[in-house]
Amino acid sequence: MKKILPAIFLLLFGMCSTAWAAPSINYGYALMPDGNSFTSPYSNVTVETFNSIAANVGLMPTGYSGNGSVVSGSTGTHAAPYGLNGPDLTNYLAVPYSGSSLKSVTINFNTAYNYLGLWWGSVDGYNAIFFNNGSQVASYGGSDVAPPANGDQGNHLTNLYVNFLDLPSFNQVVLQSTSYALEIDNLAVGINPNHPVPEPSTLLLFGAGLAGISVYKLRKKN
Ligand SMILES: [Ca+2]
Ligand SMILES: [Ca+2]
Repeated sequence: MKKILPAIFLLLFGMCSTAWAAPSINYGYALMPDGNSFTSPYSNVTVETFNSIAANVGLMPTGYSGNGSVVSGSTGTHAAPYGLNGPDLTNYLAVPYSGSSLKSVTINFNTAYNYLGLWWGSVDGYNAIFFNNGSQVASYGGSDVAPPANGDQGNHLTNLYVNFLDLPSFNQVVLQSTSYALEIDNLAVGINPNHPVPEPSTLLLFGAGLAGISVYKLRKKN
């Protein structure tokens, strides 16, 4: 039993520690019903499609603030994200919108998350995402996630769904672009969508079961 107890402890610790995995990025996606648009591949997340937000010129709805706009189509200052076979035909978010000195949009969440997913269109080297929780906890530039980050509007290398996993807990995201533009759609947030944490009761039962087996084996041996 002396040798088995540490083993049980290590196993339980290993199961629990999946909740504290290092931050990582992947490019998995699911398709929206239109068969073209990229969205989060995870089921237990909340997705903002921007479709129910009116395409208000330069005016951000409640919950968002800054110099951006929900838009559709492509103009000289913003290009619809490119999907499997063509551009996004729905509303999406473009930052910045006008030429003011403010080049970012801030999104405040009423709870904390450690996952963010977004369909990032025409990724540019001057695009950046900041994750905050009182202070900044993580940040990524366009070149970090989609080199060459040259803003190509029809290339899958620069139009992809990006999943940021196992981030430090954040309740605010700042989307910044020092030039035109940062375009995103189907913004998703969640907590450990890639590895739901086992219920404590499940762990206890599992541990108790292992301990029982160990005792049984020990008695048999003796
Ligand atoms: Ca949309
Ligand atoms: Ca862009």
